Amino acid sequence: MFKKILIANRGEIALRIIRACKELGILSVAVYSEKDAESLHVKFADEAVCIGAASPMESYLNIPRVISAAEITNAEAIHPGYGFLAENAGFAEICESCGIKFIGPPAEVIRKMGDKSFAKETMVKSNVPVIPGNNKILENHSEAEKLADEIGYPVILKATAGGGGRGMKIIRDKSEIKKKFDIARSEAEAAFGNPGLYIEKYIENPRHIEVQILGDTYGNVIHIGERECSIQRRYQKLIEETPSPIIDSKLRKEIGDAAVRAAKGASYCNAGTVEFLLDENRNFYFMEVNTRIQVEHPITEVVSGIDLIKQQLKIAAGEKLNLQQKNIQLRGHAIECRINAEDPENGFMPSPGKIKGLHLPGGFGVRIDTHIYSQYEIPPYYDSLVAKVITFGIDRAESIERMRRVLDEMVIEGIKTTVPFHKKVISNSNFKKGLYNTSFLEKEF
Ligand code: MV4
Repeated sequence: MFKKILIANRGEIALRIIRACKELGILSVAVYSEKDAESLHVKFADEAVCIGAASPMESYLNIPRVISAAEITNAEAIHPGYGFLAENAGFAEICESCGIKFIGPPAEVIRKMGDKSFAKETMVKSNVPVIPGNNKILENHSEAEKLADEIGYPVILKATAGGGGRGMKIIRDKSEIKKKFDIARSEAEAAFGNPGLYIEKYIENPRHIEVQILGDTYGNVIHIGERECSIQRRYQKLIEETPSPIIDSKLRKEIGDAAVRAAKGASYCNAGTVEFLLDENRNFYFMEVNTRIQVEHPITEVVSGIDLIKQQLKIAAGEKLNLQQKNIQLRGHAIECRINAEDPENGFMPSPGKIKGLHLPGGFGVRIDTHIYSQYEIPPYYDSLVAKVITFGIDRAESIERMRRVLDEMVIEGIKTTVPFHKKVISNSNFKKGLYNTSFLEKEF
């Protein structure tokens, strides 16, 4: 196992990784920006290196500075967390060429899965259901028109370098294709430096279901069930739960097996997530592979008892997977509410500032992953996530009632947060019945 690793991140995920390191007897090195000097990840790590100014380009995204911090502290590996450099294939490559282990999949796997049309083609070869379409880069708008006629409207144009909702155009009628093709192409070029587009059938009101996978460097792959992530706003997830209220044990096995085929077909290793869309007839289709640990990983941890960060560290250190699919048991139900420093009354406008008063809830079946403390100042430069509130219960009804109780106990003074918004969703009758899809927030709120 590693003796010392560097964590190239901040906030709650940096703390989460430091905690796993402590339990495994691994020394941790934090990196931080000038504005993060008073952050908990700096205080809790064994060592900390300031790598630059507040702007992410100057610090958390600055590859030479992150690598230098690892070199001067003799860190053997880098955990990137999520966001920042987590899915940057170039960064993973540089780590390896500097003799630093990147805690994640190999650089070429990150690169291949980052090319969405290539990823889709890989899934076709692995017998994973994909959304009907061409899975190739479109040459011009006439090719798009021809394919759209075959697929049938509505269709969607997606940037092959996009993902997570960026660079998509829905097309409901032939007359729109030429214009939208040209716009999508230039937007993709501007945003990703890659104008490549592909086309597929547009699925109305899908549910977003993702499967957690773990693969070691010896080709062993398992899945640890699904997470339902359909409660989202502008592609930002707000609430996740596991198991999904729509998935029964038969569908769980099918989608889990498909995720394992996907991972094997991509030569995947380390922790990853295979995202699927589920249509209104409960057909599932591959969407993307996320080659990182995700924000919502704790709900899988609490129903499976598996510490996913420790698994990432062990896999990266070359250990064989100590879990087998037949021994994975998922028990009870877990929900996560993402608490953001945003004003839900005001279009979810960011609300950074000083925490003047804080009471974090507790009790049976509660986990809170947060880096905030009383008098901490939330800087305006980074993601607005301030806490992940996770409740678990014997069944869905109990974890929902527990979440309601926990949100009522929570006090965060001095800034606006999304707590009041979560209370409303948790009490919504369709949410309680599990009747929702990715259009839920738009329609009900
Ligand atoms: C789609 C789709 C419908 N049909 N693709 C959005 C995020 C990105 N990963 C892909 N997304 C979608 N792709 C087809 N062919 C609907 C979405 C989508 C969505 C997906 C997951 C979670 C929330 C979403 C909200 C709106 C649209």
